[in-house]
Amino acid sequence: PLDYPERLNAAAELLKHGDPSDLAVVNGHGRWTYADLDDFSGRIARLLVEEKGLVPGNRVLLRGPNGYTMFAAWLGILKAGGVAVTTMPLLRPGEIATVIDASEVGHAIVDSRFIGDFRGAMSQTRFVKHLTKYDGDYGKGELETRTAGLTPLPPVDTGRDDPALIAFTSGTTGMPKGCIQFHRDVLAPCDTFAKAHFPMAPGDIVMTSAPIAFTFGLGATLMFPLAFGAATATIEQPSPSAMLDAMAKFGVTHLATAPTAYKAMLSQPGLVDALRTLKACLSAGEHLPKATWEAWKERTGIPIVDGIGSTEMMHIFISESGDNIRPGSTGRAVPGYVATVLDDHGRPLDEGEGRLAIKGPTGCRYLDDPRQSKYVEGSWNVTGDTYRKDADGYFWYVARSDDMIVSSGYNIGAPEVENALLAHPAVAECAVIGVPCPERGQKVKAFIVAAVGTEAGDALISELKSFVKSMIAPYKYPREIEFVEALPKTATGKLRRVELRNRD
Ligand code: 3SK
Repeated sequence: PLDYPERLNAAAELLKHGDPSDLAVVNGHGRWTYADLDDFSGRIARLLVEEKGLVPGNRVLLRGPNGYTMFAAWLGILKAGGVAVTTMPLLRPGEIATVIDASEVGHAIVDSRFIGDFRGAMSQTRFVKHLTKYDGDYGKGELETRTAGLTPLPPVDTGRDDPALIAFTSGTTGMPKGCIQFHRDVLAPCDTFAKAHFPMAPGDIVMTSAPIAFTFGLGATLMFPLAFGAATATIEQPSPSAMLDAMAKFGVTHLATAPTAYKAMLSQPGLVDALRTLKACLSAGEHLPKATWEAWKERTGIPIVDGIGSTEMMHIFISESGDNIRPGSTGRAVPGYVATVLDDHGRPLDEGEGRLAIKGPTGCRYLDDPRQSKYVEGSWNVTGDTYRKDADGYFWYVARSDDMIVSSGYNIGAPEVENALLAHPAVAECAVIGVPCPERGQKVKAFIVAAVGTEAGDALISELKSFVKSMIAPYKYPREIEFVEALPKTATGKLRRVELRNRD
């Protein structure tokens, strides 16, 4: 068990691991050490407490792309005893207002490039009283000038069970839910998942495509590097080619991104240069297809560490690394967590298919939301995914529980059909849903983004149908195929199947 002291400030704890002169953050605008990050975050904490009147427990909205100032502000909020409410960069004013109202945000720290949307939100909510702007990492904004002469505030004496942040789910199926995470929840993923499967050391440099508003990104780009005394390289526009360029430029050793980004990077010329320093890769956010895992391993020699986590659980709870990886499987319960599958009566199964259920040092605490009782069943956190557990304790993804297709009495997991399609070189991306069918109840339909240079027509449709029949049980093949320019996704890159269903 994780035995954290009763009095604990996660920001102060994270900043302990690097030598003051060691690199902490690097990007196209500069390089900053642990001493810089500690000092700037302490000055931000002083500003919040002494000039803005923040008291412990006050919620502070943070809005901007990943970067040094953003990270210093996040650490400063925690040092001040505040609760960080970080928003996805792509949110629109109405969505930001919903987050502000739900979390009762009183203070905001906003990148001036994002001020338009924020002001739009302010006109729809009465909560925010104090706003401080900053200019990314490229200029001297209000945050820097107003903190310039201040002495850093020593971290406030928070408790391990005091709220440190509120993270919002991406809303794949409904309205986003705010999840409260305590100071101890910030440290737990570092001491469980990262220690076991994605460790790093001083001198290592991590990069991710995920913003820190997504707890996958928060862990990979801020919590983990600091917890191991390593550094983080940040990027504002994380396209696959921009990530590869930045990886080569900054000597990135650890990469954390989504399955689609790994697939896209395979066809980029920049991969060769990026590989010079790369030694570890992590994928989460979506199921990692076996074909992508194998292609990446063959091309780079690096076995991708797959994992499933959730905003509710803070970070990853099932994963595997090194020789224990079984391609196609998400892995086994992370040390410190217990994972099982539940049958329809809520009974844990030793083996077989059921609803994924987890318990461990982190857990779901929704902000005043009746959906809490759906996620937490007894002592289990039920994630909404259907998995198969095998005799060796490995978990194999079947589908989101609401993404099962029932066709002529057969249960078909949409991801299995997607994996088969993705193994065909003409398929860049795809999404499979069940659509109503008078004969079968439902039939399998695939939406496909064709690879660049392929002709998306009837010949390809027939070829893909035959291809799937040759890969998996023939009754699972997509009876209908539609080519699309792009797939609908949430801001965290998760597929919005619900939008495809509504469209159809
Ligand atoms: O989607 C995931 O697998 C995930 C992983 C880590 C943290 C948060 C999430 C939602």
